[in-house]
Amino acid sequence: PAPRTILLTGAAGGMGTLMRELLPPYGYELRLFDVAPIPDAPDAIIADLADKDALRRAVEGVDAIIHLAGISLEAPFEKILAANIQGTYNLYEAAREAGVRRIVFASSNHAVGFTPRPVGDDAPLIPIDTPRRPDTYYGISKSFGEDLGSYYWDKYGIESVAIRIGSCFPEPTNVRMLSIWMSPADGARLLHAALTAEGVGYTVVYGSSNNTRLWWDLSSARALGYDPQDDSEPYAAKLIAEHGELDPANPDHANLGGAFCTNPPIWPH
Ligand code: NAI
Ligand code: 15L
Repeated sequence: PAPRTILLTGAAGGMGTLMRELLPPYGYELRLFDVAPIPDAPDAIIADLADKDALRRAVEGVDAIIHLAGISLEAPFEKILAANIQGTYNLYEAAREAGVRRIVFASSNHAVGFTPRPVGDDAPLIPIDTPRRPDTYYGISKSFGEDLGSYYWDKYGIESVAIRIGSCFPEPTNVRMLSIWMSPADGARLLHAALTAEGVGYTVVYGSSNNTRLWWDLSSARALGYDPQDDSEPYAAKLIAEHGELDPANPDHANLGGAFCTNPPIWPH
């Protein structure tokens, strides 16, 4: 049967807020989880990923999990360790104990952030099996989350789709994002595909729209049934007029991870 009741962790965050609007029309009932309060959601479970009892309640009876919760930028290692590494482990363990069969994990382009970006029209797209080259402790935690999914599939038969998300925001706001933007509507399409595709086992995909300036190969995402409908190109002229084209000689522009490789944005909390 198609999954129906979905635990959405990180539901108070930027993507979580977007997905709370965009996923129910696909027929899902969302159970919300976040450490931050969620306005107008009295049934949400407000707890930290460190709280194993809260996680047990959260996973009880769900058909699948979308795991967005965690620190979404660079932070001191100890904070990344608690929220993203220990926290994701706690979630997988709760899922295993409760018999949840599938987890969709919000990985990130920063798991492969030190990979040189394609330069020029003929440069090959970055394949999904490119070696991981994390650009931050944050990127290392996403690399760990991917390995956790691989391990729980091989050891326990729990399926995972790890989505190396580019930039999922309402609009692209810089020139790098022209290549890696995932529109919120395409984000919902990809999550729906990851929840419903048959026999995913352990699958890793890049998460972006069908951008004219795309840097990576979307074929593993398309193999799940994902058919992106959006392209960042209508935003290109304005962003390039404002910021100029990417400069391969600028270290901030040299790699997939952009400035995370040089001067990463820091989690504010
Ligand atoms: P966000 O920072 O807006 O939301 C993350 C949410 O996780 C927040 O509401 C926060 O309260 C919650 N959270 C953090 N630590 C927690 C803990 N210990 N226990 C419970 N909840 C906790 O991030 P955003 O942009 O919504 O991203 C969602 C996920 O997707 C994150 O895992 C992020 O790393 C990943 N991602 C997002 C991208 C994007 O472009 N938005 C790009 C690549 C990956
Ligand atoms: C991420 O992994 C972050 O969570 C998001 O806030 C953006 O910075 C995105 O990557 C990006 O690379 O633009």
